[in-house]
Amino acid sequence: MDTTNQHSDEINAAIYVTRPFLPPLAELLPYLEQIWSNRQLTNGGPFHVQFEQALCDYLGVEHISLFANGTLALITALQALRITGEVITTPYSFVATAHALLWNGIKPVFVDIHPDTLNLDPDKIEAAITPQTTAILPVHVYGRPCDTDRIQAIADTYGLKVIYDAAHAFAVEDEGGSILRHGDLSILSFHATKVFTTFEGGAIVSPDAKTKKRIDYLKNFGFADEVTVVAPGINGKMNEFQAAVGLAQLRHIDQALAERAAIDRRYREMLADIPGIRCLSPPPSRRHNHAYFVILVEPEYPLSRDELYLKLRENGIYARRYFYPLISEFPMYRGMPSARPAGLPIAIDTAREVICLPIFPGMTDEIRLKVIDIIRF
Ligand code: T4K
Repeated sequence: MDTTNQHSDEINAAIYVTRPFLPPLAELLPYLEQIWSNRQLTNGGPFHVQFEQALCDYLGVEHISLFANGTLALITALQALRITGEVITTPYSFVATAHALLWNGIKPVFVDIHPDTLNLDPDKIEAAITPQTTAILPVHVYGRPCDTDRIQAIADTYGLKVIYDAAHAFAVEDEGGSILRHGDLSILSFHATKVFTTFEGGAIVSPDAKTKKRIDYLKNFGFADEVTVVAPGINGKMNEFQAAVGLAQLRHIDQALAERAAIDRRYREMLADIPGIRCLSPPPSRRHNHAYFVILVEPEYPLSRDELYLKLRENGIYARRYFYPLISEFPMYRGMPSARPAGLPIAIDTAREVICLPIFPGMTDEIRLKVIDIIRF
């Protein structure tokens, strides 16, 4: 085989910020044969049951409810805890975080982020609490852990619930174990762009069996049994195909995370001496998932962030500006008092500087070197 041509084809193809990591097709086929033979396609079939248990074992948590996607998991988590009124959250996230509040008739209250973690700044949360506040909805953005101790202390003082949007935080651990054990609930996303994918998919991690049971009712229209509906639930169920992909994928996730870690390390080495390009410092987590590789384009870099973003595109590198614009800048949010730019200076500056570079298992050295060459000039 002519490997020179293979490499030059690869290097000239469009490179996206991520490339879904999939199990070998041959490993999926036995699952599909079983689905085709037993005709149980959804509604808590055998793979759904197995996948919930396998995920609990892998992530080191006790109770997981699978969902069709992360957004439905978030919406349902808020409903399960009967959250109302106002909820404090971050503007520096994917829009689904705040949309889940609006879907529940809850008012988002945006609080600025901390410049080191890019997560909700605990120092700024208390000032945003009002008599209507019922919960805090922080995001472990890019899989970087929030200051969970400080957030819990504030929640305990004011009697608030905490729901973590852990869409990016699959397999992340701190000194005490899974990051997903914090707060009242955590939600995950298994979307195609995530480190672990079931094409579309998501989950809620619950602290106890009673809460899981309520969530399982809510994701199935509120059915408790064939003739009893206990709440206006939604159809949030994960189907058997998704669960099968998840089961097959789980066998390879450690290797995928190791590949991400290696790419992260090499990016850092090669970007270290470029003036005006700042990599986020590695998070303090015991285990990180390297879900995103984030650079901040600072004023001393010769190009603006958008000029660099376009230069990358012109060269076939489709990096992304996650999370620009801020959620608080979208039309349905920007009129809210907490969306005023004066209250969100760190989030605004970060959203103006951020670029997420390609990172995915199987990404070759050639691709990484091409990205670095474009950034270096
Ligand atoms: N909370 C947070 C903090 C989140 O980040 C998200 C989702 C959620 C909640 C909600 O979870 P889900 O309901 O999605 O499970 C993507 C995803 O759609 C979204 O899941 C994700 N966050 C968000 C950060 O990114 P886009 O609009 O950037 O995706 P898209 O289609 O532009 O894909 C990015 C690149 O990935 C493409 O340029 C090519 C590559 N790609 C993408 C897909 C979909 C593939 O190679 N194959 C694919 O199938 O939103």
